[in-house]
Amino acid sequence: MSKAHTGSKTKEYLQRYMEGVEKRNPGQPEFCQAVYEVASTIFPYIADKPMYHENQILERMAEPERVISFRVPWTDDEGRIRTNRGWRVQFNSAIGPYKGGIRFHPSVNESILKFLGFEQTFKNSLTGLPMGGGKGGSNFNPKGKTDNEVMRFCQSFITELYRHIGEDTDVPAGDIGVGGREIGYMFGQYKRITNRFVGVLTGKGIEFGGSKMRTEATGYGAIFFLRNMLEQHKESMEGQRVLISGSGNVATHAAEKCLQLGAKPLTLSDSGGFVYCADGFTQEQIDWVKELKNVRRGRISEAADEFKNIDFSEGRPWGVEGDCAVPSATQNEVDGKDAKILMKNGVKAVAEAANMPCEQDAVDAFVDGGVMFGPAKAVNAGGVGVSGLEMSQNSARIAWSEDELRKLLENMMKDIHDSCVQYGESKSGPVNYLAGANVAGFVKVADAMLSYGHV
Ligand code: NDP
Ligand code: 2IT
Repeated sequence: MSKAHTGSKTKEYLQRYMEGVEKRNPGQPEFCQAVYEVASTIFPYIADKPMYHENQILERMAEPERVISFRVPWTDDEGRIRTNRGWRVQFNSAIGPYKGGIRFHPSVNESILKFLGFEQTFKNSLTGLPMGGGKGGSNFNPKGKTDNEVMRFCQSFITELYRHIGEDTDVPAGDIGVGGREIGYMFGQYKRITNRFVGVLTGKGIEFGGSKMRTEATGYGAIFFLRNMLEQHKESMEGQRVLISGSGNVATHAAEKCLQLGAKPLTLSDSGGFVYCADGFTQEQIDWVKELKNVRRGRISEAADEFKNIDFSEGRPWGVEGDCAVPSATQNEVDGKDAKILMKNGVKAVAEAANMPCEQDAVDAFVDGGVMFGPAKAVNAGGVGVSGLEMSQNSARIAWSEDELRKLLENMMKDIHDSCVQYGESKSGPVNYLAGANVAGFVKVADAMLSYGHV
C-alpha cells in the first residue's frame, strides 16, 4: 500500500515508528527501507487490532534476536594472511529455527544482512513451513579468487560459525556469491569439526544430502508466481517478453522456466552490463551462460562474442521493451526512473526475484500505476521453500524424487500466491500483492510471538 492509501492516524503512528527505527539503526539505510516497506502495510492492517500495539509486536520484530560478528582470517595462494569480516544475523525464531542464506560480496555489511534477515522472517512464514528468519555473510569478494582460496576462506568462516548453527538452531544456505561449491566446502568443514552428518546447511550436493530441485527452485518458483499473477488477471505466460537482470542462480533458472512456459526471456545482466536477444534466449544459450558463470566464472559480455543474435550494452536492461520484468540480481537495482520507463514501455507485471530489487519510489510507482507487482518475499520464496523440504528429507533420512519436488514447489508457489490474494484483495482496485504478502507473513509470526508472552 502506498503512502497515499494510509489514514491520517495510521500515518502518524507509522511516522513515529520509523523515526524510532531510524534513530536506533543509524547508517543502516537498507534495513530501514525494508522495515518501512513492511510497516507501511502492517500499520493499516493492525489499526483495529490493539493487541499487536499493546504487545509492541512491530517494535520487537524490528530488532534481531541476535547479531554475531566475527573475524575471518585466511591465507591466499601467495601465502599472505587476509582478514575479512563475517556475520550471522539470527533475526526471528518465533516459528522455527533461524533459516536463510549466506552472502559473499564486497558490499556486505550489517545493514544489508539485517534487511535480508528481516525480510526472510516474513518470507519463511509465507512458505507455510516451520522456519524462522536469519541471514549471514561476509565482505569477502570471491571474484578472481582460486578454488583453493575460496575453500580456505569457507573453512575459516565455518570454523567460527559452526558453534552458532545446527539443524534445530540455525540452518544457513546460499545467496549471492555462495552456490554449490561454497556450500560443499562449508558442509565438509562443519562435518569435520563436529563429527556429525546432519542437515545444518541446505543447497548441498545431491550426493551428500542435497534436495533435488533446490538449485532451480528460486528462479522456477519466481516464474510460477509470475504465471499465477497473470492467470489471476486472465492472462498467460505464452508469448510474454520477459526482461531479466542478473545471470546467476536465480536469473538463469528464471529464464529457463520462462522458456519452458512459452515466454521469451529477452535479457540477462551482471555488474558490467546486460545482454539482449530479440528472439529470446534459447536453452542452449542459457546453458552456455550457466557454464560461463559457474565454471569459467566469466563476464556476461562474453555472450555477445559467442552468439551472433546477442548484443551487449552497459547499464541495466530496464530500457528494453517488454511485457514483464523479473529483477534477479540484487537490492535497489530498479529506481523510480526505471519504473516509469518500464511502465511507459508497457510492462504490466513485475516479479521481484532478487531481494528488495525495487527502491520504494519504484514500488510506489508500480502499485499506484496498477502494474501487477509481486514482492520479493512472496516471489522468491520457492528457494527457501525447497530448502525447508531439504531439511525435512535430511531429518527423515530420505530423498524425494524430482517429480515430487517439482509438484511440491509448484503447489507451494500457488498457495503463497493465494495467501497474497486473500490478504491483498480490495473491493475497488486490483490485488495489492505487496500488502497481501506482508500481512500474510506477519500474522503467523506475530501470533506466535503473542503466545510466548513478553520475550
Ligand atoms: P548469484 O551470485 O548466483 O548471482 C548474482 C547475480 O547478480 C550476478 O549476475 C551478479 O553479477 C549480479 N549482481 C550481484 N551484485 C550486483 C550488484 N551490486 N550490481 C549489479 N549486479 C550485481 O546470486 P543469486 O542468483 O543466488 O541471487 C540473486 C538475488 O536473488 C539476490 O538478491 C539474492 O538475495 C536473491 N535470492 C537468492 C536465492 C537463492 O536461492 N540463491 C533465494 C532467494 C533470493 P556479478 O557477477 O557481476 O557480481
Ligand atoms: O534469500 C533467500 O531466501 C535465500 N537466499 C535462500 C535461503 C535458504 O535458506 O534457502
